[in-house]
Amino acid sequence: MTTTVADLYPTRGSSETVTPRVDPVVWSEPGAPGPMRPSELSDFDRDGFLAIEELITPDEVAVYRAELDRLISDPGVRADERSIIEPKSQDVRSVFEVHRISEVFANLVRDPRVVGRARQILGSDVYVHQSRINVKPGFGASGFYWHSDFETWHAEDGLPNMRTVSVSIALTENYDTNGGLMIMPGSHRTFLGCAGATPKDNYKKSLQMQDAGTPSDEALTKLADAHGIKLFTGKAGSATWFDCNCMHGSGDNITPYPRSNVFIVFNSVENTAVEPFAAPVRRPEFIGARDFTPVR
Ligand SMILES: O=C(O)CCC(=O)C(=O)O
Ligand SMILES: [Fe+2]
Repeated sequence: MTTTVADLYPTRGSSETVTPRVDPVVWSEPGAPGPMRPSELSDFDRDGFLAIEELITPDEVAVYRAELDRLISDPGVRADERSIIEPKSQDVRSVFEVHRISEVFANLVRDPRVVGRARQILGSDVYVHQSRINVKPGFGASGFYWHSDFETWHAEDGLPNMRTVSVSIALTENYDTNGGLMIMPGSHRTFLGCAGATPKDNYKKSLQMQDAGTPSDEALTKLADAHGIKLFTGKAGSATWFDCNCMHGSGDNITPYPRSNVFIVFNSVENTAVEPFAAPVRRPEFIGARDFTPVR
């Protein structure tokens, strides 16, 4: 693989490696205008995440929920390559690029409460690297094993620096039982390079179950011992902002209650994707965008 951009975060080699983060977490100057207070930005910097109790109102939640239901019951959407199906139940697990499939979700991305926070954290204009709904229906939806998103986005999509942030917005209540997001606070400061080369069609399998890019039990134990594990709960309309290098995951949902969250990944326009750092081919654009048009 030839790339002119330095690889600051080696991964997918013969052994697991630990590299300290060299990038800032909050990229804007102190006092930069936006919806986040200075104390919220410093909490985000320290923990790697920030929970918002009510990012969108109950009335707005109803609109997004209805749109989610419309999407997952539309046979065309279900058959689209951007929909990922649960292997066991054959339910829709994820729908990618929802901001392109749906005008309703496109509006959510443009909402100043959403994109404004992303700009403030990343200190620049931003574009959407990825968007997805993780439906997590009740009665057996499978979880997402521990991972750092940046590890994948660096290895497989070619994002050079840690200048990317995600927001997970709850469209159903996230209880402590229905497969909510878990993050190890402070883990965003350490980059865990994973062992093992990336297979050519890795993304197809990894969207159903993660394999390459998976940390070892030993590394996860060390990180959890050092940082602890925080579970995010909240009403529909609540949100969690989290840094691209947080160690995070979620368990299965065996309750009757769906845990359906929309995830939007914003990347800085100053950190656009190059060639993958540790994969033979780029992933499809519905998973890792190559259109770097800023959100307006
Ligand atoms: O939906 C979840 O619980 C976690 C999803 C996640 O980590 C991801 O989509 O990268
Ligand atoms: Fe993730």
